[in-house]
Amino acid sequence: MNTQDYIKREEKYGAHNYHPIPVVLERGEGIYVWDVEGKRYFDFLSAYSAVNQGHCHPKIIDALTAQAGRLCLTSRAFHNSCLGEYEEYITRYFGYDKVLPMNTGVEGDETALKLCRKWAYLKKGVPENEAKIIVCENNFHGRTITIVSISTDPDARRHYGPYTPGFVTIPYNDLDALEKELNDPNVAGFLVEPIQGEAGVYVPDDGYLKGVSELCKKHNVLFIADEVQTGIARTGRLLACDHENVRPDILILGKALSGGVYPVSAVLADDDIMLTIKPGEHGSTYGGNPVAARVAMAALEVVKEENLADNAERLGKVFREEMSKINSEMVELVRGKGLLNAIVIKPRNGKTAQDVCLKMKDNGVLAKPTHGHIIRFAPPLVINEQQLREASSIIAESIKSFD
Ligand code: IF1
Repeated sequence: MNTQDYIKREEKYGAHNYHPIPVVLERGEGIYVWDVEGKRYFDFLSAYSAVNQGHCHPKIIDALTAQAGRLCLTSRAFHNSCLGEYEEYITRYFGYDKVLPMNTGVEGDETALKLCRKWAYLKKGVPENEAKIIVCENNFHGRTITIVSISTDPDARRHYGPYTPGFVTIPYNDLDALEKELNDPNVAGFLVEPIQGEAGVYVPDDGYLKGVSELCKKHNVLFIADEVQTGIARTGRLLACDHENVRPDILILGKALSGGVYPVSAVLADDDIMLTIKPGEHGSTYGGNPVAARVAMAALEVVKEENLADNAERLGKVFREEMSKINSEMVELVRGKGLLNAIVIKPRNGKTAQDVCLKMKDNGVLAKPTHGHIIRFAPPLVINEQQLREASSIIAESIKSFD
């Protein structure tokens, strides 16, 4: 079978909820992936920042296989020997009293919203069913009905109504707009991405997160940071919030929490928030399972042992410098933080960001446009300078081929 055969079979038997770049991958190691024709690529998407530790990191795979052969799933009807160790490890690692373990990023966001509402009714004294949660325009927090209810992207929410009530939308990176909404005593929380990934790697002004934290404290509103994509060293610090030394009341993690090996997400908060949820009031079949626990601990150890945040900080600067040197009409601007970056492409002679990504694929670099004209670049954080420069020149050459 060749690439087209694989694609045709997916087309015939799979839902058409994606339109992937036409490449069929079958092996990954570190920063590289190989397709079914044996061609090697630089992976510059990292499964949307889930593979920060590199594909199939040996330490994480060892943790997976060791546990998988011993005990995979008990459900939370019973205790198991891995969960408490993981809960202690991750709460110390990020500095919170407690963790609520889930599986996917969106489950983390949904859990955070439930926690926030619970806290509003039981602790803040908001009247039942009156809690409001503020969100930002152009957010991306996942794909469930409640989460697409708060999306401003028509493609994400069209024909999925009726929508979940209880949310207010404000512009991103706008403290005045936030302060205005915070005067409503029924506001329970503010859910925000420290950098908006899907929107096109929108980095807010310096001081925005600090302002958010101070305003939320002043109005007794929970600051909920969705670090599913920006967390785990991606932006050059362990968390994107660390760039401004702010500590969210509720922290949502996912993706690279498992190094791309297994679905693991987590919600972290202190006792006065976390203990508002009582036994039987929330849960998940797989949440906190022994395999997830072992994999997540290994993935977090790798982040520290291999100094991934420092590497992302240093090489992010190199990457943006290389991208800014590209002398092409198509490069409108380059932006990002750490190794979460994007180029805004100006279409030229009818050629778009999609054409650039197809050309990059032919030249051995994989990335995908977001919102039509923006290309996001997020290589595994284990990349070294020589590899980054090699991939950067392939990206530059691919873009200039349209001039
Ligand atoms: C797809 C986007 C990125 C996220 C943030 C929660 C979630 C995500 C900040 C939900 C997930 C993924 C979803 C994935 C592609 C990717 C994505 F393009 F969809 F928007 F990264 F930007 N919070 N993002 O970025 O986590 O439930 O998916 O584990 O839908 O194809 P999830």
